[in-house]
Amino acid sequence: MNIERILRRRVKLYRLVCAAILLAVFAVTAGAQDQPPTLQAAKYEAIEAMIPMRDGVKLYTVICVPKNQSAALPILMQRTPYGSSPRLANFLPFAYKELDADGYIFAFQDIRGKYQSEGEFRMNRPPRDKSDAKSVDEASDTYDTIDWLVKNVKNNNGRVGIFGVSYPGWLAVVPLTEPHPALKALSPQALMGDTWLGDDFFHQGGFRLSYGYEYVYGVESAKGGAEPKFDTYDMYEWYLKKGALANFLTPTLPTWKDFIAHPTFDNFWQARSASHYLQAPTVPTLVVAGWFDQEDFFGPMQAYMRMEKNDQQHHNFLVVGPWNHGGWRGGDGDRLGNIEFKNATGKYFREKIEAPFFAYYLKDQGELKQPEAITFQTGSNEWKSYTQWPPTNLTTERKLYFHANGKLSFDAPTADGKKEFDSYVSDPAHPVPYRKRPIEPTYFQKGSGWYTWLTEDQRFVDRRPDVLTWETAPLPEDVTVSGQIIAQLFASTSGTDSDWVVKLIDVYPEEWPDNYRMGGYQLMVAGEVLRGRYHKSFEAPEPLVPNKVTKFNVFLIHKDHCFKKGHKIMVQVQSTWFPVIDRNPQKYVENIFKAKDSDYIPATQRVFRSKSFASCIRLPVVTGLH
Ligand code: PG9
Repeated sequence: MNIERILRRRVKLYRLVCAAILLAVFAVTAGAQDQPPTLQAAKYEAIEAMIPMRDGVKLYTVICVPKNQSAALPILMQRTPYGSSPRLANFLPFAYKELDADGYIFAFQDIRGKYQSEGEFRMNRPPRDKSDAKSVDEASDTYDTIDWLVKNVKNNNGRVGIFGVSYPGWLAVVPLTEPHPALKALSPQALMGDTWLGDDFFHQGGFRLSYGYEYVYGVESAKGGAEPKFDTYDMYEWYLKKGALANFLTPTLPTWKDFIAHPTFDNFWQARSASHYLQAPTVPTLVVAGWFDQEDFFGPMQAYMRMEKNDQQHHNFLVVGPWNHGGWRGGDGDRLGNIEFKNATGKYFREKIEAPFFAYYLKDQGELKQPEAITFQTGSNEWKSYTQWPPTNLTTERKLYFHANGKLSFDAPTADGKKEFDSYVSDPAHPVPYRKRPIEPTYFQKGSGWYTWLTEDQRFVDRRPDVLTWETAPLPEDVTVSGQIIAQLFASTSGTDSDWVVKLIDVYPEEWPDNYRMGGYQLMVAGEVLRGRYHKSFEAPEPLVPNKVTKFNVFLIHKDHCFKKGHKIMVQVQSTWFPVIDRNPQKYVENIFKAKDSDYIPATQRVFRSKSFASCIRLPVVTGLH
């Protein structure tokens, strides 16, 4: 196995065990299966420093300087809540092969309150009050760190770049709010931009139970990370037995307390949303996202679009590939789970996009050929360049309507009777699993389906009595969808609150010569949840009126996918997605974090498909030429 693949798999371990143990395990694993990392260890000298911030707090930083350095080099920095160590220097030639080959000084820093840094950790610390000179945030810590690095690291060229994935990805975008003059390039990758609207902790109001619980426990129950303990292997079973949200944690962990205190999209979450604080990108910024990112896909798309509004200097660029969370960092990226892309997409990104971007802005090397947006279009398996994202200049909105007998078509329904609906009973005691059981703990060290669940074959729930399915006939020609997708449901519930999960699926033909196992495969191209109480406003939830037809817009975010000729397009609708999304009690309670077991009730759901209540999926279909 290639060491980059090992590194990629290991990235998640950072958050669960202390850095020293991790890196020891890491070295043993890597050494056993690939070139012993010690052969390369001599390449960098690792210097440890405690860098003082403006409020006196010192942050632990490891500076890795190439021993054979002949010219002044830029500094590439990563800041992390997951632990830094001098041993990282051993892995640079493997983990960052392309950047290592170009030549950089690397710096890794533990953020405030984590691992070896002083101070107090705050999850996604909101921007400071700049009128208070003593206030601090991640941007001011980055500023102070850069200032120290350019003044103290020998033989640096006075330019700094920052990159990182996920939490470190978010740490790579916040410096835009207070950029140091030496900061010359940024690459925020899978940055969490909005943990309430669409990233880690909530999706359009649905609470990401298993992920939220396990992540918050892992990061906040110990300074150096910790792992929650489970007495069953199947998390579906464990979370179901645990029951109502109120039975979960005695509210000691800061972020869990925040969940309970702020169940809606209030000022607390808005202040932490990238769309709130990101303005014009004054430093060249390469935003990176993965179509199958199981943690932070919304964030990078939102951040890119927010900054694009004010990008007069043409500093803002977007790259999206067929990756899971951070999947571009290691390995070839030619497949994810069962899906093959027939292209080494990760390698292409590292060699042809990321390395040239940093070389251009930090070393004046090469020409910048970066398009405004470049995406790897799934289905057609081709890289596409765009002059804008979403490419509304190339697309026309077409609606795919739900019809009787499970049919889906671009023709609007004509019948307008009261019986034009499909129905199911959603029972919180028997929720629909979000992936095949047994469901391992999110970051289970012996392998977890978490990393690839978005590409899982949806046949495992198709035709369940509480999952509705509509599908087109085999497509007579390719249908390419590029941009924002919205599911527009007209639906009712017998309860007073309800979740609506909508999945847009590419159904492969039965004949699949390359691999018979893929015959009839149901690939979820997009899937999201909307918590019904928020259908009018994410800030001001309200109960649903029982059995009243109501319009729900479920945002399926952005995609670039070609449904090939002969494939079918399918839509599935369900009201539970467990345990990645907590169960909606289906009875309106003020705060679901305080719901009791007796509040969870079954409900009869109806999805309408009449002329007046025409449920559909609004698709941006490509009609123009690239
Ligand atoms: N997705 C993780 C995260 C980022 C930001 C906030 C909370 C969680 C991560 O992988 O870092």
